[in-house]
Amino acid sequence: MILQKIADELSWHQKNVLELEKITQRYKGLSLEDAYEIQRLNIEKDCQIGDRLIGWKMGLTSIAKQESVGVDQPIYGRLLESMVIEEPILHVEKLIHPRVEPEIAFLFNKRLEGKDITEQDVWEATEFIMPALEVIDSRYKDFSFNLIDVVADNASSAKIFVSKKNYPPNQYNLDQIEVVMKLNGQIVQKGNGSAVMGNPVRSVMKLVQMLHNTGHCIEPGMVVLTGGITEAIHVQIGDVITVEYDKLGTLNMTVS
Ligand code: 0L1
Ligand code: MG
Repeated sequence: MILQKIADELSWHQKNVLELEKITQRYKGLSLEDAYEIQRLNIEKDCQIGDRLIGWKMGLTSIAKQESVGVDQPIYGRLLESMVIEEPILHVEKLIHPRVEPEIAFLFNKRLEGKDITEQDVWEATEFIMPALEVIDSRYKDFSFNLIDVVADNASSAKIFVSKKNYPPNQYNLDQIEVVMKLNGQIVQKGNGSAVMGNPVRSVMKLVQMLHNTGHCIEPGMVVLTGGITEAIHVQIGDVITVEYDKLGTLNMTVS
């Protein structure tokens, strides 16, 4: 009952584009399990009114990000069809304080499940990898939260822009992919794939293990965002974001 009430509160603020105070300030004793249940309740409600679960995202996959939030573990969130941006234009009127970060996305053509998942299992189930931009938008005031808050808020998920160009799996050293992010022509972030748990493929393995603990899995056709390669940057109307992904090409996005 209380979890549904908190889920409704978060959902109301998201839909009305209003930030809120951390839920852990007002609701004491919430567990991580409760937070994932709040996340699930809201996604299920969206799916009941026409949306669709298309995959998962991993968040807080770099040490830098974990330290900035004061946690020592990654988290996962749920991706909905309505989050996908088809054209490289980010409309921000329904977002509170969006930030953008470069990621590597995986598309799967086989089910992946179980706690004993291996790297080879992941590659065998991967149809393509793609460079991607994730737009995160915490519903919390000043992007300030702890582990429980952010999990309940679906790991700050907002929008996803994935390259139309696909790359075959297992032909690139993803830990060595150098990423350069520009904002209005100026370099603002640099990083490489090793920032994501040593290699983005490990992020997928970790996701499968975490999903196993909650009775979920990666289904064929699902996409997975593996985690930010650099810090996320604030964006505002008029900005142009360009991210070079080394051998995986370049993505551009305009904020309007
Ligand atoms: O995708 C991410 O790593 C973000 C997870 C949530 C933390 C944040 O909003 O910065
Ligand atoms: Mg992310």
